[in-house]
Amino acid sequence: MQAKLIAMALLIVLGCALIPPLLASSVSGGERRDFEIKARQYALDPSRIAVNRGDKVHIRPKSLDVTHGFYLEGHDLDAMIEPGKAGFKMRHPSEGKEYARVEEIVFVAERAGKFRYRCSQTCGFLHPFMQGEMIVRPNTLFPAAVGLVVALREGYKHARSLYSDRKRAVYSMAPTAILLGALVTLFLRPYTG
Ligand SMILES: [Cu+2]
Repeated sequence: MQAKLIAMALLIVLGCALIPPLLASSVSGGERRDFEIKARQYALDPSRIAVNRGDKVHIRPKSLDVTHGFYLEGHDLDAMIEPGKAGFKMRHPSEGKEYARVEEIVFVAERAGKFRYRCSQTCGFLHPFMQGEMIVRPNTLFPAAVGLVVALREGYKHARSLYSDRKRAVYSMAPTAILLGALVTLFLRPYTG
């Protein structure tokens, strides 16, 4: 009986243990974020960048060998990066085919989610593999984490009022904690992988 109780309590604690990572990834956004993305045959390095929604993103793509491209899904951005030249050429595909020479790509990460980026200039055999992704974390995670703590606390208080003994209160909390933990894990999956 004692062992079961400990196991149940552990499950609840595990549910709560998900809260710190939630808090960690919920920085409120609005910061300047700088990235230098190096393109070479056949990779974009880094192949994964992460920002918070509301951040001002500055990207400077650079080619280490031949001419590459940098196309960012969902942002109407396409760059042509030539090796050995200052800056690079950029265009907004929806506005036309003309490129303008710029020093960096600047935009505000307005939508949360996962956006792929890839090379958009055929640069050789393995060109299609030159891909990466930008993660924009939602900054609604902080209220969600606070809500989770309050829900667990209120749930426990409620359970305590239903059952006279602590054991049964803990038992009745377990499914809630497991469910909450599972939901949070599911919700965070695109942002933590
Ligand atoms: Cu390429």
